[in-house]
Amino acid sequence: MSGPSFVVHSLEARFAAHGLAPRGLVHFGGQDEVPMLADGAPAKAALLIGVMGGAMWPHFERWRMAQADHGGADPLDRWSKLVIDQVAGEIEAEACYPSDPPYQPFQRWAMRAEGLKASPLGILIHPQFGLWHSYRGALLFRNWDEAQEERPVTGPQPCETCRDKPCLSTCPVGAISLDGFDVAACRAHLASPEGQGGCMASGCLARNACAVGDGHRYPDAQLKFHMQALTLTG
Ligand code: B12
Ligand code: SF4
Ligand code: SF4
Repeated sequence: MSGPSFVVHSLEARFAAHGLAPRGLVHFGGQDEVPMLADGAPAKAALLIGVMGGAMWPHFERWRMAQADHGGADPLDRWSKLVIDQVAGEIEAEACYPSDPPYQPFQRWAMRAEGLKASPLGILIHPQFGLWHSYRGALLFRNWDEAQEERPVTGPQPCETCRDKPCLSTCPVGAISLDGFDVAACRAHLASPEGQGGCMASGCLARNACAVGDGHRYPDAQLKFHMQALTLTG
């Protein structure tokens, strides 16, 4: 199995062909809860793979439209696994996914790997991409090259200097607060006629209210896709 330092740079073009990006490395040790590999050995490192802005959407849509079942019940998860599993096999890494239980702490990993912090919405904010980024999987490695440093993104944390915090005052049902995200209130609103014409049509109004990374906002079709996923119970 290769260590991360041998593969990270070579993977950039590989994932870019699908609109995805290697986002940062986490080295496990000490007090960490370490993810296990299939044979029960602890992983030494994880490389996060994710979405930056709307780059992924046309690739995913092209694939989905070419499937007889349009990708099935969880098309984005299925597509992500096709792409990331294939790369994992090529470099003898193992893949894990954010939506697969037991949930791995992708956001905690991302805070370390990229130096990101949580916004009041619960979503991590990126200095350049704002709230328009997410994670599609991680490659787990058995070995770790000690010379390979974690290289967090350094940059200003936008929420710290955002005086008005419009993300906290825009939700029509007050589902977003510093105390957490009221999922039931959000889902009830999404099911209402107002919600169908508002958030369901144009994306979460609270997320849209943030101006950081505006040029990287997801395309409308992608926003609708994610909103539909949010209406599912469970
Ligand atoms: C369960 C879950 C949800 C639940 C939240 C239920 C709840 N109240 O906790 C629901 C379905 C409501 C949800 C909604 C959304 N989610 Co969500 N969710 C997850 C999931 C699958 C598991 C979270 C978890 O338990 N992790 C396990 C713990 C151990 O990991 P952790 O990193 O230590 O935990 C952190 C989070 O739990 C976070 N947190 C706590 N409360 C909340 C609430 C919200 C809304 C979020 C986003 C995070 C969050 O704080 C912890 C410390 O950092 C993660 C993927 C993952 N594996 O983490 C995605 C994830 C957190 N979600 C994500 C996103 C983008 C969303 C949505 C925006 C998606 C959408 N459809 O639009 C919405 C947010 C709605 C909004 N108004 O902004 C992204 C966040 C990316 C980022 N930039 O940070 C993740 C990482 C998935 C991904 N593929 O990238 N989500
Ligand atoms: S509106 Fe301000 S506080 Fe809210 S997520 Fe954006 S930068 Fe952060
Ligand atoms: S989707 Fe709409 S109802 Fe839900 S949190 Fe965002 S603004 Fe509020």
